[in-house]
Amino acid sequence: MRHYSLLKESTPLVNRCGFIPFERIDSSKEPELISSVCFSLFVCLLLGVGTRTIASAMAVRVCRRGNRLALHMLSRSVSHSSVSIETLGELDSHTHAPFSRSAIGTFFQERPLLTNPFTQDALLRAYLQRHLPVPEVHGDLRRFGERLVCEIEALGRQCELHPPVLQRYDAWGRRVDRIVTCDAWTRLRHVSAQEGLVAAGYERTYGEWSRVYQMSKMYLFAPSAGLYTCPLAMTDGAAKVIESLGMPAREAFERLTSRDEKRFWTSGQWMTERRGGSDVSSGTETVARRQQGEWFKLYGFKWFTSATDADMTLTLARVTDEHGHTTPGSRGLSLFLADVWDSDGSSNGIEVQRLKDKLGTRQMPTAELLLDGMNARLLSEEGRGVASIANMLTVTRIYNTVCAVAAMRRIVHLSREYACKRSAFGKLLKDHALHVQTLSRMEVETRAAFLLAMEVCRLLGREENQSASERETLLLRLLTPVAKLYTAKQAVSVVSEGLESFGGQGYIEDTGLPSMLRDAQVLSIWEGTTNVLSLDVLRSIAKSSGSVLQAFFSDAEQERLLAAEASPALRPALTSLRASLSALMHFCQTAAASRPAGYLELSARDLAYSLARVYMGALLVDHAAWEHATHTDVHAALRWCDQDLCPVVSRDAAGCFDPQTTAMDSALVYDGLKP
Ligand code: UCC
Repeated sequence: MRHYSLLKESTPLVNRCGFIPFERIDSSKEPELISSVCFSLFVCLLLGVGTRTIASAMAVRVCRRGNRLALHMLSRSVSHSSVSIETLGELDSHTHAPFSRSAIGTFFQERPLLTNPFTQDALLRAYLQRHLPVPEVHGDLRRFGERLVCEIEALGRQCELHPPVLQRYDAWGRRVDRIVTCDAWTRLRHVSAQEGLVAAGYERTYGEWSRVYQMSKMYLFAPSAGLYTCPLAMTDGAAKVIESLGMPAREAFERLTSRDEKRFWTSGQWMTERRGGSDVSSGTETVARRQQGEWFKLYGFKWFTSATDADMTLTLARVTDEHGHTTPGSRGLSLFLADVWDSDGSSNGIEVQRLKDKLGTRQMPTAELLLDGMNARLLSEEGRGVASIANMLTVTRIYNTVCAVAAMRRIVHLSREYACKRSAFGKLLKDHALHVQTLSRMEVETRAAFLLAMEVCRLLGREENQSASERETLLLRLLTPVAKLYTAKQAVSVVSEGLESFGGQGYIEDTGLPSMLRDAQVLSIWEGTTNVLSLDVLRSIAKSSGSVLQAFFSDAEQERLLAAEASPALRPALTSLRASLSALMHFCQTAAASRPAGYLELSARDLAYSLARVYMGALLVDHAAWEHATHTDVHAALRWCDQDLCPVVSRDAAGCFDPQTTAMDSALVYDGLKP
């Protein structure tokens, strides 16, 4: 440690020193001395030292320590993470007590660093190597990974720090209802267009693998994107609806799928009204009054509209007859497309009541809207609104799945990076077996979720490329809600565990970590809650008369497990999966045939979980049986299959779905509730 007298050696101080002692400072002169230190630093900078030194000087802190002034060089360069000044402690030990007064000690916590999320992701790269070994794709994702680190990550953080605000009036008192978002949000819109984040799904450059390519990019983008994935999900969903209805709105479709940032449009999906977001059929009060031809005026109140700064939206409403009457239920709902803004820049008959104050997803505007004569075009057949918007739900649920896995991957990425730097109890966290065991469990969850997400994207791509078999189409229908509901729960749990791996720092806002947990929490709520989606699984089974389950069992057995027969290392996993598949099949056969009414509904959640766990296991085994798979892949498959893969069967055996258990559950829940 060097000691410098400020007056004698002020110049080298900027480059080299960490501490300046002053004897017997007259406290009344202290402000002067502090300014003279600052002044000396300033003089040094003016003397023409390079930008690197200037950066160092910017990271110097002057403070009072007893009767001394201390000068801490906190970092060598702003562009590097903080550098602790090891030798300061030595000085402290023989001059005065450590941490006295305003001194903050010598140790500064290293922060986890984000590095290229593509090159860091062994499973993503292996998956693409196996299924889409196109150098152009790998090159694009590698480049995009760099862009994420260097540019996009900071934009996402800006969006968190500068949430949208509602400007209700202009300066002259005119009602404007403008949702003002930050510049970073606009930049993310441009980036999304430039990178073709929606377009790639419709250009179909890679045929049936186009969705896998697009969603790999989305998966990399999501954790850095400040929730811009939300408008992209609805934009993609709207494009899908328009395409599946035979292009009734070609210009809108072209804008939604454009790579030109000036032409690019985003879409909303306004389904939720005050009576509720799940029970859309009876909750929708919005009415549509016919104008001319396909044009209507809409009147209603939309209670949650996400990313409300969109250019257009799809929404549901009930067409009124000549007496003003509407048809109740699902059959009365029709699908409409509306521009949010009129050509003169005024809103299209929309009043923004207020922006929502949310637990997470604060980066993006969510609003309550009064529709007071919004001009809209009928897009679906009258009365086919729910069935028509179902395509949008499929897409947004797949986005939800991909974003859930992305959140898991990001926290694992940061946690493992941190474990290489953070020392406790005498060694790095990565050398504590129990800590690594926890991280490895997070990794196994993430891998299982990733393979399921990619499988759903693959199936969607095959369906859109007209190359899906009937079995694959059925599987897509079944696995979409299964993947959404299960990965959302995994994301909340893995991200929460990940925060814990940072200790107290995981709970500190300006680390950026807490927002990951807040944002993960929405994944199990919007686009269908866990129970609503469990019932959607039952809907898909009933609507296909069980064919979706046949597709599930035959695909798992014939496509996934058979491929792994030749691998002795995978045998324990195969044994467990076979037993689970057989028990699950038996449950499904008997549940439908011989159980009392209400039984299936009560088992719906556990059934969905079982389908998810078994299929994830089958995909892990299938991946681990690939000729270029690693020991790590085998280990992940074995660990996954260790657990109870079939909770619906074990809970059934425990009597959880029996009618008397329902009564007991109710008694338990309401125990002690006073009337
Ligand atoms: O809007 C929201 C937030 C937006 C933010 C988006 C960002 C997302 C991701 C970002 C990632 C970061 S949240 C609100 C979202 N709302 C929902 O998800 C609604 C939840 N409720 C349901 O899903 C319900 O189950 C309903 C609305 C679908 C149930 O309605 P019904 O009328 O009771 O359903 P029905 O009568 O059973 O079905 C009507 C028709 C049937 O077709 P047809 O008439 O041909 O027999 C069904 O087969 O719709 C068909 N259908 C489906 N088809 C229903 N669900 C589906 C489906 N999932 N797939 C295909």
